[in-house]
Amino acid sequence: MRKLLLHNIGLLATPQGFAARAGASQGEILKLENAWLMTDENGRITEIGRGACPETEPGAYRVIDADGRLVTPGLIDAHTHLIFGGWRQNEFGLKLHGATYLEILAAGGGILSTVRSTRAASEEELKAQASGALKEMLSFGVTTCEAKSGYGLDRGTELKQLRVIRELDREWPIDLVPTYLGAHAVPAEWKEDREEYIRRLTEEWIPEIAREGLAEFCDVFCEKGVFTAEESRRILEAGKRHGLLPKIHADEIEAIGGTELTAELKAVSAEHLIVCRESGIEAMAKGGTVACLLPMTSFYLGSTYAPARQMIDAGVPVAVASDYNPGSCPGLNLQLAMTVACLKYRLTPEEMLTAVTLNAAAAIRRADRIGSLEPGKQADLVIWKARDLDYLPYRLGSNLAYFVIKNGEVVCAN
Ligand code: IZC
Ligand code: ZN
Repeated sequence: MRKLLLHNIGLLATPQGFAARAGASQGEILKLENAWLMTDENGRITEIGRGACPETEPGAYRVIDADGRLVTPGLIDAHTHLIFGGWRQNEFGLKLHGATYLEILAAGGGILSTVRSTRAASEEELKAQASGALKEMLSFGVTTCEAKSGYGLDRGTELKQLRVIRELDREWPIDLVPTYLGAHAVPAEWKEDREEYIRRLTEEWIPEIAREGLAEFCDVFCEKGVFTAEESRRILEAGKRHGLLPKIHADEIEAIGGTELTAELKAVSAEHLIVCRESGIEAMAKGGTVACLLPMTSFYLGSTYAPARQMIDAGVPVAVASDYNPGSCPGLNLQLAMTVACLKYRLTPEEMLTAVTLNAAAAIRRADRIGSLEPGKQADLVIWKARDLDYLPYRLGSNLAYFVIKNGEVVCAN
């Protein structure tokens, strides 16, 4: 692979460091005007500078002129339910007539309806549908994406979902990070014996998935009517015993103690946190947990927004992700999430940039490799149709990504 020299960058904006940024440092962004960036032949950043770029041997570098534009790290979507069969537009109508998310789920719809269509779908069908989403994500500037299982809820279909994630990771420039979410709901066939479902999950399926190297993380939907905090603890502890790092969906609709588990579990991330309490924020601060917030889900559910400012004040690093899924957020435009995060969480554009890059990388344990532009990191970056950082969240809903570069190679041009 040829080395890359990206020059004539109007503004290079990036958080810095190899770990999540919390508190005031979440808003500290390096801004270099008139900058350049160089990589080695492995697509790793070797040097960044300002002013005239260094003389290079003719032909040794692939040279790209950024035309005075804004350049940031590639966006990282740290929370998606990428693999699913079918859609749930029928629930959109039900919702508009007043049915709530948990009512639809309790009546056998919601997640359970996607479980039926995911079980019925072939591996090829799941791949084709997710490929469409990845193509769109890439065009929006996403260079790494977490992807959860959780629409199989039986051994075979969960394995099918995780295999599809692995194959798509090989086929697409976007790096995919797999999470096992067998505890997304109790499936219909185990409704009368949830204990046996949890036993299989913790004693059979987690060990098998870990052994096969099919997931890095274990996640649980800790919610009223889904999994209790006590069940969530058991499941995440089982994951840990087998090397799957803990993540938790908590405080999305009701606060039932999920976020409070993060301290003792040392959870890598807690997600949603819409109705998170003081005690949850304290636990995350103690656990070194990243708060992964999903503003488009609040928008789509018509609910309130997570107390992001309180989290930042308490020293909890905040990440922002899409939550792409067929129910509570059938959208993957992370740039739109960036706008909503600024408006509704009152993040500054600088805090927001850290939330979708370095802190998102930390939420999937990759802050050592990606999430910022500095020597040693992968050259995953976006050249924007923008000249300054404020412009990104300011524009509502348009795709402002111009060139998307992954590992030093152009993978998308809009
Ligand atoms: O399919 O409804 N919240 N899981 C937890 C979801 C939303 C996805 C879904
Ligand atoms: Zn989710």
